This record gives sequence, C-alpha cells and structure tokens, in this order.
Amino acid sequence: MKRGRFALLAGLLLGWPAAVAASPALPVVHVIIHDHAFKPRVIHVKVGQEIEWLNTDQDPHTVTSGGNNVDDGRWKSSPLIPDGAIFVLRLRRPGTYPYFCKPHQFEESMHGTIVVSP
Ligand SMILES: [Cu+2]
Repeated sequence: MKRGRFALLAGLLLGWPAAVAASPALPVVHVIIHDHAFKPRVIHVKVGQEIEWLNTDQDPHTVTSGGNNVDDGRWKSSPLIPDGAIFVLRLRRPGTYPYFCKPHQFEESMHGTIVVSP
C-alpha cells in the first residue's frame, strides 16, 4: 500500500514538468543546424513561442542576432552550440529578426530569419 502510494506520488512529480511543457497552445519550432546551414532558413513564430536550434554538425555554431554580420544585441547571443546541443529562444516583440552564426558569418547558409507575429 505504502509502495503504491509512493509510486503515484513519484508519477505526479515526474509528470508535472511534462504536463507543463505539453500544455502551451504553441508548439516548439525546430531549426536544425546541419552541414553549416540553418534549416529552415526562415521561420515564422508567434510572440513567446519557443524556438529550438539543434546542432547536428561536429562544428560548433552560434545563433547571433543581427544582419550584415553585426551582433545587434537583440538577444543574448548563444554561446558556441556544440554537436548535439540546443539553443532555446523566445522573442517577445513582433518583428523580423535576422541572425547568423558568428564563426561562419561569411557562409551564406549560416544566416537565418525569424519572423515574429503578434
Ligand atoms: Cu556556424
């Protein structure tokens, strides 16, 4: 009896974060970094919607805010994202946000755009 009760409690505790993560109306938007490219290059999200970049390259990359290879500081630039790691971002204001990878800023495929709508 005691054991059953513990199992239920553990289930609730373990289930709680998952329930919170699953409940938002807006799904996570995924960007894959592969072969030195952001895929897809352009994404459309709503204010507050979570964006996740997953690096599948052996080379580390960044998600740095700005156009023309200049960090405009709109968000705290990601650190170098190693192979298999993710960077998570939520933007709070509508607009069009260009971004790029700092180490590979001269590669066309290492630029992306986030379009945020209300
Ligand atoms: Cu890169």
